[in-house]
Amino acid sequence: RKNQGFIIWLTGLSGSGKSTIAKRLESELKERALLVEVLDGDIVRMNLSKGLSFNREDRDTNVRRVGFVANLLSRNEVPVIVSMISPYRDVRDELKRTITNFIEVYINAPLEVCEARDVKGLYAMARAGQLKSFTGIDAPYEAPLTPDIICYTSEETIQESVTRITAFLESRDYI
Ligand code: GGZ
Repeated sequence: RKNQGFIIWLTGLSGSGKSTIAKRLESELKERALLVEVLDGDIVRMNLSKGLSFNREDRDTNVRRVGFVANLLSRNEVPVIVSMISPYRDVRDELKRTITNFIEVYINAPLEVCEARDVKGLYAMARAGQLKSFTGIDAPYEAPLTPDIICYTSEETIQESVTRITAFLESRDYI
């Protein structure tokens, strides 16, 4: 099974820690001499998904596009780490059903914690009504019901979350 592609799909609220975990996991896999590609929502939205809005239809389009590209890479044995809010369960489940070696990781931090971090000040803007359809404020986040892994980033360190993911990959003989 080694040298097999896989997709680590990180889903969770803005500010839950997805991008940080993605970067740390990328370094750890590279240290093990593995190829890896990271697809991060805010970067994807500047190119592959440029012009898409944050309404449900466009978010679903965004998620499907990234799922498509992630599948192209992983089926050619390139491990992929995806970091996207991907708030809608239906489209995530669609990818889970249709893509092999798709590993759903729920980055679970309470909204209050994400909002208190507010790294980019987006929650404040959303609360002030200056940013519409913001996930967790006036747009939904549908938590995974049966994720493969859950990382409680308000209760554990980034390193603990990353180790939980690498342990899963080892246990399934992906790495
Ligand atoms: C949610 C938004 C929004 C709205 C801008 N809702 O935490 P960030 O800032 O750096 O990353 C978020 C990113 C979300 O893009 P995704 O492609 O991951 O979302 S989705 O999967 O739902 O398509 C956030 C920023 O864009 N951002 N406006 N209204 N996040």
